Amino acid sequence: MCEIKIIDIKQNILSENKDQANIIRQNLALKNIFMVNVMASPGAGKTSLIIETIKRLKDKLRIAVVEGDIESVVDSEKIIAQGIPAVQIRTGGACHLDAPMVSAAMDQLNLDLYDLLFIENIGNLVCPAEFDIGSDLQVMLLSIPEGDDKILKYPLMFSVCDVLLVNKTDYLFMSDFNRELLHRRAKELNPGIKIFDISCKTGEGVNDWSNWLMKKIESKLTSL
Ligand SMILES: Nc1nc2c(ncn2[C@@H]2O[C@H](COP(=O)(O)OP(=O)(O)OP(=O)(O)O)[C@@H](O)[C@H]2O)c(=O)[nH]1
Ligand SMILES: [Mg+2]
Repeated sequence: MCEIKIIDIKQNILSENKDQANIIRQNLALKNIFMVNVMASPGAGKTSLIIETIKRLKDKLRIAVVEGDIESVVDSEKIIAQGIPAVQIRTGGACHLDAPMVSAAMDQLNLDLYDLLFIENIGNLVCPAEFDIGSDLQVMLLSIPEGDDKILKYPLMFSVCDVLLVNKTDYLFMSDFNRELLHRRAKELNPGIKIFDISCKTGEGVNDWSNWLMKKIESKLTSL
């Protein structure tokens, strides 16, 4: 009887990706850099969050940003307008960033010059959750207009993130979004999750998030 040979593509891709992510992690430790992977749906406020955080931390830390998009350089232009270097990854169709893409982007930066590296992942609540890119912190944003039920539909994203930022709280007054229910479900699914309610428009909660992030960065960099 002939033997069936199986090539499990997804398994292979994910394990090769994990190896590359571990190399990135080692490199970041060597260079004393803290990496934040920002994930969310299109338009949830990833670039706005990165910019608002940059404004609060740029006097304390040397920051660079890697922007992931299928097309365009518009987000990189917004980052550069803040006086912060940006590298744009254009995936040309891929709906997530993986470790080799991030590694290639990091090769474009002089890593001796930075303490904090933001990665803006592709707008998508599915695939980015599956790919380790070597980050120290996995952040996801959920914006109020998307609805409080997204945790039921995209549970993996809410399980792999360390921090949930509930953005656009300025829209709450015209929405039926149930924040308490979302917080409860998030803690049930992912007991270690840290949650901040924020608005990149009004600034609500952004100082608390930025101060918390600063403490996380200090504790990594002083332990190295
Ligand atoms: N009202 C309000 N608007 C916001 C807030 N945060 C972001 N926005 C707006 O939402 C829109 C999308 O914000 P971005 O920061 O570009 O979102 P993004 O997730 O980076 O989008 P993509 O990169 O295209 O996936 C912009 O018009 C922002 O000004 C907020 O807290 N409140
Ligand atoms: Mg963006």
